[in-house]
Amino acid sequence: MSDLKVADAMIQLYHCMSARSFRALWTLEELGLPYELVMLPFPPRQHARHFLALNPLGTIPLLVHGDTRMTESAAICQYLCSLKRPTSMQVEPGAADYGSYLNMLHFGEATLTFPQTLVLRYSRFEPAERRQPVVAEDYAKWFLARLRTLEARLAQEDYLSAGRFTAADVSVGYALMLADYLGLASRFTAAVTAYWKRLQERPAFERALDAQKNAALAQGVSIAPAPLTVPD
Ligand SMILES: N[C@@H](CCC(=O)N[C@@H](CS)C(=O)NCC(=O)O)C(=O)O
Repeated sequence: MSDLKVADAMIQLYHCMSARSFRALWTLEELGLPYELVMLPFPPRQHARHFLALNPLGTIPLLVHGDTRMTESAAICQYLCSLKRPTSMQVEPGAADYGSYLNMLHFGEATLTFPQTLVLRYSRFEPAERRQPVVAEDYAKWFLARLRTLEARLAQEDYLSAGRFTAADVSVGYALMLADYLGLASRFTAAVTAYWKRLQERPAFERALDAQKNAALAQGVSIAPAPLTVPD
């Protein structure tokens, strides 16, 4: 597909309430890009089998834009920013903070969200007889320890990179949102608590919350947040 056609194509985001695809939704709202939001019940592999034809992994997000198909939330944030260049939401190659920006963008998913998936699985998603409170608590502690990486920056700045709000904050912000659903926010340090509050006060964050709720209601999908859903 030519560049022109990609530019003209509508962005479609497949999303479950407050799941990782929220990173993409929040970024779309921050950038003011037009999009179509397709809501799915959670988990799609159980409740929306047709979705497996689009994404055999069954995971969300799925972003469709022209011939482009993406299933990694941090990469999608990076891609969306590139559609809106120049934007303060990304740090350009060659800028002093470029490396730390990319690092934080991927840290949010690879390092902060991963241990939380084990907390989720072994405290909620597994059937009662397979739950493992010790594993869940060990990975909760591991996640909280990893948040220490943010402390030095947050002691001096409101945001994680380049002295301004960027997609790196969206990526890490979603990890904090998930932690909040898991009941871990009360264990954040003061600096992380203040940062998380700052992020939630952003108008685009609030618009993303409204957009997912309105789309779910319009499409007949439950508005229960995915992290609080107990699979059948
Ligand atoms: N690394 C991927 C992970 C995607 C992922 O695992 N998404 C979860 C929701 S937060 C999912 O779809 N889980 C349902 C399943 O695994 O069936 C990303 O950052 O987008």
